[in-house]
Amino acid sequence: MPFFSSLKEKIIGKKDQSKYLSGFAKTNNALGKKLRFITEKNIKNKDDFVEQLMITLIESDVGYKTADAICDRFFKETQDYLYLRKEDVMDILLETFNDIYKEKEETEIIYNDNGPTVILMVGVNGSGKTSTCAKLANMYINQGKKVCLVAGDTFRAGAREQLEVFAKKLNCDFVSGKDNEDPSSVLLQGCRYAKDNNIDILLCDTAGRLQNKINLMAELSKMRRVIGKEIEGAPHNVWLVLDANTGQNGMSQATLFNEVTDLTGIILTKMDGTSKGGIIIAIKNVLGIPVRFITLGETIDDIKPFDFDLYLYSIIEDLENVS
Ligand SMILES: Nc1nc2c(ncn2[C@@H]2O[C@H](COP(=O)(O)OP(=O)(O)O)[C@@H](O)[C@H]2O)c(=O)[nH]1
Ligand SMILES: [Mg+2]
Repeated sequence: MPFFSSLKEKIIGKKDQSKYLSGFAKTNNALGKKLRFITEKNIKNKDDFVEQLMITLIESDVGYKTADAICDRFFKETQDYLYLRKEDVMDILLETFNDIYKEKEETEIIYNDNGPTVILMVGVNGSGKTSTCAKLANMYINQGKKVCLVAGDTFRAGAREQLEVFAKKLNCDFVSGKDNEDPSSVLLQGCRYAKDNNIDILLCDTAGRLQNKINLMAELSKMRRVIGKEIEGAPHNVWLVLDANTGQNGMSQATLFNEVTDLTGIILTKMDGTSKGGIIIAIKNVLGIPVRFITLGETIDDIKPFDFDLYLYSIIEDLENVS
């Protein structure tokens, strides 16, 4: 299994891999088990295999378009499908996932060398924006950065207080406005504060309003305009916070938000739940947006940079035992 071996080599020695993998266990077991089930059945008829593979991928939230692309690519690599050993089928499948994920160029997180780096967090209500702001703040503080949290959600009652509690706990800077104040005005105050106080990372929480596309677009473009006037190039990163358990609905959220603002990354939350994980490949393949971080629980350090190799490895962690 050449691909699997090289993947394994890449991840051996990676820090924290066991926690990462156990966090993914629930998510990927379903996909891994199902893939294994169909590869072990030794289906000799190509059409039957395609059908089973498509069903498995779609059930795992890969989505039709990406599932179709995976099948196409798989058979391009394997004209001699009928003569494949079953363990090679799995190996080629993994390599196909890898190729499909990496087909679109991978961009890096942008950090501003000449002042505060502004990160705008967007997403629907309850996806995990506010708690992820706190997790990111904690992570950056641990990297020695000076962080400020901005309570840009002026809409939901208690949103400001929720973020303020985190800021106090983390002992980091915090900027907020009044209830129902224009969020752009709060973000502007945040930008000014960041410049005056040598903040490295300005994390802007926003409200999860998804009233309609026009309002969302107007609100987000105003935020961008206001922030961009105050700090050059800001927001440097716009991250969509997505609940990984929403399945294909996550794909439509990503599509909509990407239409109204240029997303530069996704944060997939609640990966400790029952998420099927396939959406990671789908979003990257269809929209070209990479997953930046995943969150794996409710404590402050349950956040990890997303690592595609580990993700892939977790799908078939016990594959070695296959005879
Ligand atoms: N189990 C689990 N719960 C999470 C995770 N991230 C967020 N939550 C919970 O999801 C709920 C909504 O989070 P919140 O940050 O308020 O969402 P917001 O409305 O987008 O700001 C809260 O109860 C969080 O504790 C995660 O990674 N795992
Ligand atoms: Mg919130």
